[in-house]
Amino acid sequence: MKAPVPFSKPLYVSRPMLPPVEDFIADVRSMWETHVLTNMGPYHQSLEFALQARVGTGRLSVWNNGTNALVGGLAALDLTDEVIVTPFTFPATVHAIAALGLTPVFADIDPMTLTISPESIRERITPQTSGILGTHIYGTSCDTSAIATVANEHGLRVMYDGAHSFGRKAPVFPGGESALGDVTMLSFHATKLFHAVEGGALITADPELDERIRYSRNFGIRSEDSVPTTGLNGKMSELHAAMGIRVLDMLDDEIDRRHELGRIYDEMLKDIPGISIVAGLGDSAQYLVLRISKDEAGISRDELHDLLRPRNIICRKYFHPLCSDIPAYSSHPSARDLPHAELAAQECLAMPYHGGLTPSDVRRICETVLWARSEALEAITA
Ligand code: T4K
Repeated sequence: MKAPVPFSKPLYVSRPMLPPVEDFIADVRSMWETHVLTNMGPYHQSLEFALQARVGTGRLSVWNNGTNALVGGLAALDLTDEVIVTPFTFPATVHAIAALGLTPVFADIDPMTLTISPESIRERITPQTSGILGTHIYGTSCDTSAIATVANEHGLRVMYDGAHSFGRKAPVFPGGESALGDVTMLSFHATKLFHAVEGGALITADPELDERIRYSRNFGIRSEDSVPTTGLNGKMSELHAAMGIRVLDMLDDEIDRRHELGRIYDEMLKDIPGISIVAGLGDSAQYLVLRISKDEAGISRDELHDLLRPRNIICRKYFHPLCSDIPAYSSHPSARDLPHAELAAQECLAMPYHGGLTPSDVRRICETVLWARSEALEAITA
């Protein structure tokens, strides 16, 4: 098979949406007039209002990034000792547990959805377990109702890392309030579909928890004379909030563009043995992720990655290494015996997927994948 022409410039997995620069400069000018730059100013409040309206469930508080929101949300749940978590996630998920002096205990994932397995959670519960932290990986929802059942049986709190969840067409959370657990986090980092350069949010259906979360976002301060809780600096600046408001207006068009590109990936790769698309075609348009099974495809994920890179297709091994293999956590007994997570970390590859790509770019990417596979198969038979 003839090799497609390599791309002359790198194609990345994501590219942040940017509003017309004049619009952003107009926002900046208004900040120059008011001198309000942070501490829940008018842009922060407008963004919070707009996001709340879009999410349509629970109470949403805007934070300065997803990781701080995770730490703030976990802290508000008053967890102790052990928190059961998925190893197949971005390190921030597990680091947030460790940052609070708690012990992350790993449960395996479901082999189909790649989200934390309720059965495996059940096996890892000890008298020291106080909570569960699942990740809606690539926007695929955890089995929130099965997890709620396990949590209720054992009196555990539940938090979800929904860093990849925001950006679907409404409703963002199809299960409504019951799918939020006690609290759900969102990330608005520049690499996310919806972004505020850096940013995040917490959503909870519990008004008391929401109140506590809001204080903890601002050092635990309630008023000039009252600091009822611990807290950190989780406030989003006005510059970031202004960007978020502008980007929110562009979101639905970007989702449509991504879905059009996703259909091309699907058409061109769907009948290829050993290669499947595990994310990008459904409600979530965060990542387009291929799963490559070496036995059937004749090429491994790593071999494909290494053949695409020099051709300027900069795909990413989300999520490798597994968090349970990070030295800080790998000596914990729960870091072993996670076969489904170990396989997913070897087989998943995030591909370029954003509105800056054209349909013909995606066709060429797919042709390059097919060429790489044929090269690998030829090498086997030679
Ligand atoms: N939980 C989960 C499940 C997460 O995935 C994340 C973050 C978090 C928690 C924590 O949320 P935050 O605290 O970040 O809000 C990126 C992001 O930094 C990270 O936010 C994200 N997950 C993770 C999946 O991806 P890297 O190291 O892969 O990013 P980087 O810099 O290699 O960017 C990827 C590509 O995006 C680049 O090759 C080019 C493009 N890019 C990137 C940036 C930053 C741009 O075009 N412009 C940019 O400004 O971690």
